Amino acid sequence: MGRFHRHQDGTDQDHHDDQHCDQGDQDDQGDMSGYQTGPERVVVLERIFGENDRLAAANRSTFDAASVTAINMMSSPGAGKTAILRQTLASLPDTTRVAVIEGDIETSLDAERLAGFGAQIALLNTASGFGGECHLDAPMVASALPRLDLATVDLLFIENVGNLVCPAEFDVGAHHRVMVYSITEGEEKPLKYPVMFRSVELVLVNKLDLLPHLDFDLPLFLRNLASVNPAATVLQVSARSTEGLDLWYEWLVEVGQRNGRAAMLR
Ligand SMILES: Nc1nc2c(ncn2[C@@H]2O[C@H](COP(=O)(O)OP(=O)(O)O)[C@@H](O)[C@H]2O)c(=O)[nH]1
Ligand SMILES: [Mg+2]
Repeated sequence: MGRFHRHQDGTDQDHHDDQHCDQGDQDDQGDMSGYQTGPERVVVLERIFGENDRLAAANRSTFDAASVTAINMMSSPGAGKTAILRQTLASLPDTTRVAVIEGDIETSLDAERLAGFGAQIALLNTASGFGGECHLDAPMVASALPRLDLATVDLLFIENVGNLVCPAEFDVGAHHRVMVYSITEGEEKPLKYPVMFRSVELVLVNKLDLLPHLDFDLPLFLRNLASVNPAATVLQVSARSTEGLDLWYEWLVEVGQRNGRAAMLR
């Protein structure tokens, strides 16, 4: 489904080329003037998104039936999703039973970084049977679920493929959407990629330990973020120094409890 996109106005369009999901330059969306959006194509795309949404709802029902809180973690490549998850797995109390669906185009490198902390890990390589997609979608996540024993899981993290565009457009069935943003990415990205920044309820502003070494204007970034998503909760953290991560763990406990998992507090 990587070539199809749901646009902000609610319409569906297919890719004009592969650049759309290419992290090399997402800024240039190309010339859309020659775009063909005939009625049949729109019907096909609606069917594709309808199928994704149907399966996302089924995934969510599966999570609800097992009292699992599912969190979709998104970011650019290298913002620190895996580093934050590694700290999280090491720091959450043993009473919180965790699983991770590790989405990557290729390799098991990130899944290996998360091994050894007692969490169930299901690797999902989009290059294996999913066309090397630039995001996870609901059918992919559904395909990973039989590899997890959800009856013994409280919290499921879904580490999405690193990309600031496509993952925001696909509901995978998670209850919460979280974004990791690295301060090395600049202040203006909320303005350039508003769909992603608007799609999340929490932004972890990561790599704060690097602030003294960068000319990153944190107040400007926060203003840009607030201008596209004033409702987002923002936590300033560092996976390296662990600064700020306690607030992230508190947030996790809170959403877990909201979903009926009192045991997570202990
Ligand atoms: N200095 C610093 N480096 C970090 C931090 N978080 C992640 N990194 C590094 O950034 C790189 C990418 O992190 P990774 O977790 O793989 O990002 P992902 O692609 O979003 O999963 C790795 O070299 C991490 O060690 C941080 O808080 N501070
Ligand atoms: Mg990763």
